[in-house]
Amino acid sequence: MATYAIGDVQGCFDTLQRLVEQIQYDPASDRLWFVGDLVNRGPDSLKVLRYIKSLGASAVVVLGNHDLFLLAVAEGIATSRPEDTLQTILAAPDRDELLAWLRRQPLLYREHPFILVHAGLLPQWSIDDAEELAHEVETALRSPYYKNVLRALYPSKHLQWSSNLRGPTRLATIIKVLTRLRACSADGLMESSYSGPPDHIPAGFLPWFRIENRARRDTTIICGHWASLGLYCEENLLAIDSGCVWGRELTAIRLEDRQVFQVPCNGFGDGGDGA
Ligand SMILES: [Mn+2]
Repeated sequence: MATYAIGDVQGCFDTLQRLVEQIQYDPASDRLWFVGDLVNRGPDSLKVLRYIKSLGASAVVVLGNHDLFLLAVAEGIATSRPEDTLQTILAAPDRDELLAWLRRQPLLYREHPFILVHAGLLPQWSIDDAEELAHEVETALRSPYYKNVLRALYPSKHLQWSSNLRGPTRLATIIKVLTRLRACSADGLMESSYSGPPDHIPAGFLPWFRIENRARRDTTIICGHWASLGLYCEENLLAIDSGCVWGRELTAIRLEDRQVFQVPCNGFGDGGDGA
């Protein structure tokens, strides 16, 4: 009986299957926690969604920016670019069921001593703050007015959180933090788009987890989203996006003993993930 946190799958179904075999995942007793970005850019997003949905309660998912992008594209709110690979989901006979399931997934999952979130938390937020704010978004995404939330996300220009924010801008800013944050200033201004390695972050900004928050030291945050950071573990942080969709590895980490399992990306032209 074990719990494995799994990094950004992004449609790499065959690689995910090999990882699940390597860890000898038993759906009857083990659990899989996914850091989000289940879909997009990789070749088999539809199979990934169907598989993870089929796991029922033995899978925990938090939403990533690509998952929200899929929801927005499906509603005609955002537009696919050539590098996006969402078309098979949008054309699938079970698309409505899959999208409805996806829209009901949380943005943050808390189970002491862990927090699972796609990108990160602002240094100013306590764990209770983050959980409450994520819950505001989840409630709105599950309501009949969810399209208003998605509309506020594109184009996303919300870089400064304030508790005074209201309405869709408030929700979009919370989503921006939870699903896109990599670097921010000490007072919580988010850097707009940097995705390179942590040692080349623009002046005035730091990796969000480098800014100390003593109130959070009893919690280990599990996140993905930052492929150029790679697998990066320290006492209170498990950053596990090891860049599978970029041809690197998909990572699972067993939370009970922090053992790391990795499989290399199948590649996109070998009849596996590339099929
Ligand atoms: Mn992401």
